[in-house]
Amino acid sequence: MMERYFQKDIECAPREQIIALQNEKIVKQVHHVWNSVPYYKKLMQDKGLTPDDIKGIEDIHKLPFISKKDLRECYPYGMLGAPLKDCVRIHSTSGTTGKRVIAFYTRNDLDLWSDCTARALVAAGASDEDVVQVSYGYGLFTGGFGLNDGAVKLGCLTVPMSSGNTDRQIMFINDLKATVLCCTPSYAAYIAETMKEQGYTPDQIPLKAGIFGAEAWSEEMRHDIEKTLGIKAYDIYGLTELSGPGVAFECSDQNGMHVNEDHFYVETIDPETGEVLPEGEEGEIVFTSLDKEAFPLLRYRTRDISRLSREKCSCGRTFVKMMKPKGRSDDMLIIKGVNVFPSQIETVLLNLGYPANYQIIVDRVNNTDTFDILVEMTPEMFTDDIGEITARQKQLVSALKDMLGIRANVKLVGPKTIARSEGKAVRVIDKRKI
Ligand code: DLL
Repeated sequence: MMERYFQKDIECAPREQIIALQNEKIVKQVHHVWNSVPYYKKLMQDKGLTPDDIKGIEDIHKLPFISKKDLRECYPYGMLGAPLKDCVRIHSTSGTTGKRVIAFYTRNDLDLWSDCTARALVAAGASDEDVVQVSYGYGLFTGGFGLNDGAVKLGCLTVPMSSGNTDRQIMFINDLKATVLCCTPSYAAYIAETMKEQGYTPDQIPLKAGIFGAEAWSEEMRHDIEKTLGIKAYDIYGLTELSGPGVAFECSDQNGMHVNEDHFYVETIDPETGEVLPEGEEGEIVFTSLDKEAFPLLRYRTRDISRLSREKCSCGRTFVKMMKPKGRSDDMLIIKGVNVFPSQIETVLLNLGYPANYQIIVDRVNNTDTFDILVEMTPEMFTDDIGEITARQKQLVSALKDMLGIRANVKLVGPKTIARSEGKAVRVIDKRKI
């Protein structure tokens, strides 16, 4: 079963073969969208384009972008590319920053999506011998169902836990001897912290691998989770608009995620001008789904900032790698005119031995931005010695200033004072928008 989902003939194919496949698929997909999505047909017409202008993948830059704004305008059925009777499921984004986006799937879409997550599981070393505990949320969120369907396809014993009830998660990991854990990195860190508190040492924990994604997480956080649970932790990337998890996945190299290039064409653009950047430069990642039927997005702007790499990978896969996203361009804070990504703060904290439990609070007082960071101490650090706390705070302020270029007010707080997350962590409170 496993060999079927390490699809070497395609995942390790020479570049020319992938391009030939993409050429063929893009021509078909543009016709499909033109014929089934009047909204996008109009965007193309506004640019004076017809499907005949797209003769291969090198013509893709002629096509208009789709942004979240377009999807909101099309809510709920305006981007539908297949008759409703052929659609079998929906998923939806959390909608924290506006109207939800609803993505639709035909049976074929679900089939290709679970191929992608099965590939991710194989790349993390899983096979039909494994017990896979899926602790991403099930429901409108794509994480639970996405990994679930890939694990079932691969023939793994699949445990559909969903998120939450951490004691029960730990009980199942132990009782069923789960070998692979799938959840957000912040929930993995929470499970790891709880297991450590309950006295588990890494060698007593049956897990061997974790597939963690859906939010930005640092290398330092990876090392912490790996050490506490005694596993290898792999990153996985995706978004609802394109299917869900499995658009890109990490392999044994653990250094960037291979994009499933037979299903998705990836570009990097300058987020300000929309200009296509040379491969390898950092910018906003744009994806085209090459064979989605029900929700066929061409040149979708993700707002995620990353960089692509075609360096030869030790795993043998030839699919381009997308390096760990820094975060979304809309996660990026501009504080006193300086760009700040929460992931940079996380790197500093973890390097100095703090847990990844922190909260960033930004406000504006008398037309000046204020920048506070609450940082949780580990139980070992906890002390009521004011001198020691002050020294620690000073050290953090200085390390953060080196990383960010601006000064933050750091306040150390006691262990367990910052709420843990069972899904995507909310680390920023920006009061300026209210
Ligand atoms: O988060 C799909 C997913 C589920 C991916 C489970 C991986 C694992 P959305 O809720 O639509 O979909 O959010 C998509 O999450 O644009 C990124 O900003 C962020 N994101 C997803 N994976 C990663 C990752 C799912 N590995 C948005 N690293 C994306 C950094 C990620 N950010």
